[in-house]
Amino acid sequence: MPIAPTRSPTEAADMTTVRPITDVEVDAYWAHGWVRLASLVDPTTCATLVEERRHLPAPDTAISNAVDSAFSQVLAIIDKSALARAVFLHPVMGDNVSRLLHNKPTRVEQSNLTVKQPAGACGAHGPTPFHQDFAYMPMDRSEMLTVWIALAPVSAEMGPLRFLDRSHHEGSLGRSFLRDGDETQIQHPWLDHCSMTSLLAMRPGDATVHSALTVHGASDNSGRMPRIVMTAAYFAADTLYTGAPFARTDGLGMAVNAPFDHPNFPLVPMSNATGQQAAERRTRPGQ
Ligand SMILES: O=C(O)CCC(=O)C(=O)O
Repeated sequence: MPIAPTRSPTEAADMTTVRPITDVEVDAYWAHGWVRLASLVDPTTCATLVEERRHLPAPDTAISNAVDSAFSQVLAIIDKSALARAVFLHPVMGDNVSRLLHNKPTRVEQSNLTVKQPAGACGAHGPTPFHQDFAYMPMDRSEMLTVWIALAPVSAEMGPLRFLDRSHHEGSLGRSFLRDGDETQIQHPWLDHCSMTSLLAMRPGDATVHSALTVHGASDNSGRMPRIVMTAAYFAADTLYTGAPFARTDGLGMAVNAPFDHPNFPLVPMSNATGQQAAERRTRPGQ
């Protein structure tokens, strides 16, 4: 896929700022399974990404599964936008996600630009059913998280993510988001000890991060503007591929019980070059 023509990779890297997360934020993530990161990415980069959408391939608006009903997607956004790549493979982002994944080197599992259209508008989307991300994955461990970045303002009524607080402590709770009424907390009513987080209004560049074991979802968008968001999922680079069927790994020829050593799952640079070299060595068994 071509890189969108508005920025060269060098221009994109030069203009993008990602701030380091704090110790307090790391602790909050581990305690609650999610954390809000105000002003993670600079707002100019976010505004440029919103503008750049016109150069990207149109999202597939056909409704073929429950995800399509909840938001439209431009998948693999880091391969389509130099700016998105600069954000998600920024060395400070690498440091941040590594800190949240036991200080391990990390890889990108997927990146996505999503739009939830307002209820009542043409192509309106519905709620995002509550689910965990891990249950779908062909990974042998759950050291995985998603960074969810507002590119344009997301008010409380526009469907910001909500989390079942501390639900990451409850293990893998199975698949949902597959058929009506299968939301995680409906399948597991005993989760009622996990409170639902309040609605977080977000400015461009604000982000949330949630663990792949944290139950999360969103309402429909009852605002007037589209909810425009960019997300990436990261996982510990020593994770092994299980071979379970999965759209993003099927047919790639990856070896079962080996790391995800494939260009579709790039290693995330870190600002510390020594750490980066060690990271690369550790993900290549036998070296
Ligand atoms: O954006 C949404 O409504 C849901 C996104 C989600 O489930 C995720 O990023 O893991």
